Amino acid sequence: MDIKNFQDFHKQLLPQFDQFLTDKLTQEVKQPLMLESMLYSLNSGGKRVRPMLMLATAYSSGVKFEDLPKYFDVAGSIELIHTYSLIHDDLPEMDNDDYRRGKLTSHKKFGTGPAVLAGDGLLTQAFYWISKSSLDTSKRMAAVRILAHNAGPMGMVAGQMTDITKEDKQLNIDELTQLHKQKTADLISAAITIGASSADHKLSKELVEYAEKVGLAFQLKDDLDDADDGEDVDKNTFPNLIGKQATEEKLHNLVKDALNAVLKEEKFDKNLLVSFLDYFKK
Ligand code: GRG
Repeated sequence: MDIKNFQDFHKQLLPQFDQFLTDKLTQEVKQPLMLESMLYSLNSGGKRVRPMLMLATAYSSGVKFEDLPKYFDVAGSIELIHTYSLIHDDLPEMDNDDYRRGKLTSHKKFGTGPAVLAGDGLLTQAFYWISKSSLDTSKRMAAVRILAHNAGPMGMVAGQMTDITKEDKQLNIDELTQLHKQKTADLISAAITIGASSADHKLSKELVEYAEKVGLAFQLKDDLDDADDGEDVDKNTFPNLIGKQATEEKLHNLVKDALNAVLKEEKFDKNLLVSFLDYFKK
């Protein structure tokens, strides 16, 4: 299989991966509203960045393209967690959003109770998928540990707690960096580190650095895009704190650091993770 770059990898793998997500949930979840609400958000047009980064890292670590479906449960579990986090983030008691990806949010479509439960279902099912995956026990345990660490109260959930409780306080640069690291970067970096550990690639400090910088860059790009659209004017974001130009420079430096880090990675096909950085170009 000839893979040109990350974009090509994503394009070639996505239809099969999307089908896998729907088929697997449909086989497993028998309560009709549970299944409908979970599938509604899972299939509402997300870019699948996190599972594709996980699979791209496994591929770059030496897994053959045709063997990647063996890793779909673990990659899928990361997308389930991402989807749950967005459903809960949109709830009236959190960000109170009516639309996501141009469609009604889960609570607007199904009601708040079912939306909370759709999120609960996705979060729990994620760990069921990892536990049942065909990877060997040590790799499954590593995936559970990294994901629980980065997505739970030591990572993403903690970041969300800071976010919703510090809304009225202006955070300084260190506090904002910590918030973004936990809320957004930790799940993205988990995708990359789980990809490496699932493929038996020794986790180097360079790959961890790449993962952390990319995770933070992801949030800055999202904030800059929102600022361009005139959104989030009174929120704790880098464009609001240091201005758009300084945020663009910060983003540029994060991407440069990520590139330098991954270029030092040994026994690793660097092409996909280098080309992923195009995502941050304007
Ligand atoms: C509710 C526990 C809990 C956590 C929520 C992720 C999150 C924490 C909140 C979302 C807030 C937000 C929009 C952050 C910006 C970065 C980000 C996560 C953007 C959305 O990710 P994409 O661009 O989304 O990968 P798609 O729609 O492509 O799946």
